[in-house]
Amino acid sequence: MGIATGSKFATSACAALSMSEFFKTHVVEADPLIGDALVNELQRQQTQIELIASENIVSQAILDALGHPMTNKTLEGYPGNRFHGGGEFVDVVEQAAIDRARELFACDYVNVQPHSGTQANQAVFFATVKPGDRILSLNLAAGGHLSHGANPNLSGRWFKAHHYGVDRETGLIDYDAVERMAREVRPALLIAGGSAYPRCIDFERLRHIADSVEALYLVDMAHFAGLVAAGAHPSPLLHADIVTCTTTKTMRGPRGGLILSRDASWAKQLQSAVFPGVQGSLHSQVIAAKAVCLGEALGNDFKRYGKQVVENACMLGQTLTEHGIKLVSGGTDTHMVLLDFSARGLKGQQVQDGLARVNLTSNKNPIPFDSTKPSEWAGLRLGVAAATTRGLQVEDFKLLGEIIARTIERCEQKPDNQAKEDLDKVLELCERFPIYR
Ligand code: DSN
Repeated sequence: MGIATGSKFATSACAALSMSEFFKTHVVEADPLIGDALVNELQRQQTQIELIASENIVSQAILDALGHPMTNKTLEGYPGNRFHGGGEFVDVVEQAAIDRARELFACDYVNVQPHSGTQANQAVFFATVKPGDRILSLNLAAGGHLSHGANPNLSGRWFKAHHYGVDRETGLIDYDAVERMAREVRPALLIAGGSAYPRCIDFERLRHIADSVEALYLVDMAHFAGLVAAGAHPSPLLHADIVTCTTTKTMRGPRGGLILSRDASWAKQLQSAVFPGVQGSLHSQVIAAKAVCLGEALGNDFKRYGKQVVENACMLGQTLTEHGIKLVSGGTDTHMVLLDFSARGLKGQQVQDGLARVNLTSNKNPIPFDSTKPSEWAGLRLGVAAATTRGLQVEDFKLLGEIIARTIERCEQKPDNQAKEDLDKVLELCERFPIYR
């Protein structure tokens, strides 16, 4: 599928505009280079099925909020207590976001200002631990996250990070090993959650482990927060001291983070850790979009979406397994499946490229015990949330599973004409389930 790129204006800078034009000229006209890229990106999204587990497709209402002049408003502080004037309407949206998140996740403390999940985690670290303290988290290859003490991240420099993993046979977190490590390491902070663990985590068991070594317990539910909100996944709020998440991914909202806690015992420290600790002024229009997202998540449609996400992921996993493709942990309880090509001699990048040829977007990923070099990774991560938002049902995911399985076989052999047939099938799905028409 050809998407036009560039234009005769591709390298031109933003055209000079009179002030009356400045307030009404759209980007396609005002800055053709960027305008073309935006048009092409929309067309890409419309003509590809998005299978990256950290992505989703937001509502028009969320896009309205993100593109609103509320973006002009500079504010620091919290509702009712701002440094700058003119914050009365941002106060309305921030308070609404807080109240909605409290209701949605049944918790007392909410901070809606973190610019991302990583900044939410940084604020939690700033509030609760000191540089040099020991932290214990899931390792990257087993599905952990960079911001949980990985070497290249600030958290890996600030803290003495230790990592637990998964069982080599089952691909599941080895809780007995976590317990042994916790006793040995005596971490100040135990962290659960990550980017590529497809199964439910035993939040209660980790609570007991944290208690046994007097560690604080943080769950980063960035990937599965939307499933928790929809009642399609157990909630970590019942067990963790503090929970962080993004509002993207399964939450289907704007880019940004949240900090939550079932009670307010860390409220004072967390408030000042976000501002002025690790952030300055808030992104007012994003807070408005978060409020819309949280409002949507309180509705029954969102509950249906969450249930459908889990059913679709199960069907995708089952179809791939039936076609002989190995899944880490043998399946999924969430929105994602993690494919393991180690026994086939394939690399994740090869399959990612093969899927791109049939307009399926995915990402290579490490599998447990994998190399640290991305070019060597033998895994591929797939997520179903975005395509579920588009309206795809279990039978569509059976079809996608078959297309993916054929693509993997083609990656092992010489590409053949079947790729064209599969591309047509994907384009047909895109036509049947349009976005932003
Ligand atoms: N952590 C990255 C991912 O899961 O894809 C971005 O959110």
